[in-house]
Amino acid sequence: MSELQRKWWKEAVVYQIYPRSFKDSNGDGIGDLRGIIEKLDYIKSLGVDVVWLNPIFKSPNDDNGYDVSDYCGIMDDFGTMEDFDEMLKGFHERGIKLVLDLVANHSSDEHFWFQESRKSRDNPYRNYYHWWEAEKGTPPKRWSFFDEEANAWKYDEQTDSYYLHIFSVKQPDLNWENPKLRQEIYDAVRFWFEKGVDGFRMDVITFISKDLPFKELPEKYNGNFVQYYAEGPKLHEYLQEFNREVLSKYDIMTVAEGPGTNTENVLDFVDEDRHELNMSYHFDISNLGHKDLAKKLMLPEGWDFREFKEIFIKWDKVFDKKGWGTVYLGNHDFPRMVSRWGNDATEFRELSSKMLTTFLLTMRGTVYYYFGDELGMTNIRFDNIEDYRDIMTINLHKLISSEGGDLDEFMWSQKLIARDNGRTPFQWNDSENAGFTSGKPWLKVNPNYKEINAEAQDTTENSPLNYFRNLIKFRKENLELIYGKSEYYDLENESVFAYSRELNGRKLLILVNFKENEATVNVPFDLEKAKHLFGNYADFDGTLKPYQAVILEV
Ligand code: TEU
Ligand code: CA
Repeated sequence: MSELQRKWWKEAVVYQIYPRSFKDSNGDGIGDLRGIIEKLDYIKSLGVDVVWLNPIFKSPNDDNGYDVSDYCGIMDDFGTMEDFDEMLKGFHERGIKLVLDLVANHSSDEHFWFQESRKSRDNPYRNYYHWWEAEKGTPPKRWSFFDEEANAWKYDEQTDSYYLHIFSVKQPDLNWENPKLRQEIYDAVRFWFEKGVDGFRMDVITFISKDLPFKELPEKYNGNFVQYYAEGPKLHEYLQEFNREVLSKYDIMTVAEGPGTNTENVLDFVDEDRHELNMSYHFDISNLGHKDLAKKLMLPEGWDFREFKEIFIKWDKVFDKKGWGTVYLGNHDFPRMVSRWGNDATEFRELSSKMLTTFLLTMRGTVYYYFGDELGMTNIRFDNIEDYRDIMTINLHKLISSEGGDLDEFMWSQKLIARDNGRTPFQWNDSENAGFTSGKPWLKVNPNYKEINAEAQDTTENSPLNYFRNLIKFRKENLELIYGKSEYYDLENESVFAYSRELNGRKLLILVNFKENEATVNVPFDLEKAKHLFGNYADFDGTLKPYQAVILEV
């Protein structure tokens, strides 16, 4: 392996579990750690190497755990520390590593630090957060994701000051400028590493350094707060300190959630010589097809496939010599992969879901695979705002409504991309509530669980579930798919993503038809002589059938 060093986290398929929606063990309608323990053998049966759990720490759940009130305690809904220890042991016994979710840009307003911080201007915890004293006038405009008025400053009467919250009012931003706060975060992370946890996904870690003392937004960022938030002056200083003091001491993996990262700046985070993080994931793909990103409105004409290809290719090239990339097509912040990038109509659902799985597992980069996508679970597409549980949808609805905006357009867009589409309970079997809970699920179960569920797919040879399992095996046996050099072909093709992966003289060609039409492809290989190794149809005759995906040896 010439320039690239082999690492376990580069070879991993990371399976992401949204614990709230995986398996409820006690009938309260909320997934929990004992539910995960019950399903360890299912997870093992997939062949995945790493599990990433969304936040499981104590939280009042304003944003489903992304508002942490105690970084070293387990959320009451999810169980106890004993449950956690048992779960971690269960993963490790099965050879699976466990990655947790560090939410360190902000905490909950119910965290002890914030409770103290807001008490008085001279409280010892005051500088754990960002405050703006009211006598200085109204603070410069800062945009918030989840605020009903999109305002990131909240006035707090007790000390006649505003606090910063880039997310909801219950998610005040932590002040990384304060070395004490940084040490608190490092201590919490060490606590989990000492227990044996294998890494962290780091929530909006790109936002931790603020542009103190909060200037007016520079002109060039107008309308692009995300970019601005991600370019704080001390960001890399903090990440290097974090690495030096904590991360470098353990054999773990780290992945930044990287809003605001782009192909020009991402190596600053993941170039191994800089000693910051291992990987980062970007938003360029998920941002496709939007008419208005802040309000989450979608274009009626949909997304552009050639743009999709260009983005993947451009990002892949960044890591040719340094760093390491990530690939994903869905997570808890996005809709279901098959609904967004494939076709969830009955006749194409399974085919296109396998097609997307093929794509993900053959691209270069660590694969982040979202639970339920192995079954081809689909968007639920709520008609009523009352069915949504996500603060983002609920507060954007309020915002658009108070501005007199077009709520029909918003509700239509939410059917395509609302986060709750990807958060509905996992579909285990065809019994009531898909076998997720014996109680009332916290979020409605997708009624299609009768047809789409794990139990049925487990025993069906060519189900999406078994396809995923087999392809993971295939990938492990063909290192070309992990470390192989990538080359791209027929860029203009409107239907097919065509690329090869080559290692030590062996070359695999991957052809993926993203459309429901048949398609041909222009590649510099003799397809008649190519050997069909893997695919979602029985064979390949040179023309790609609807949503056909093939792996060929050329
Ligand atoms: O997401 C941060 C983030 O950028 C999202 O708000 C994203 O833009 C949006 O979800 C796209 O639809 C992280 C977490 O992944 C998310 O679940 C949390 O709500 C958020 O941070 C706050 O912690
Ligand atoms: Ca429960």
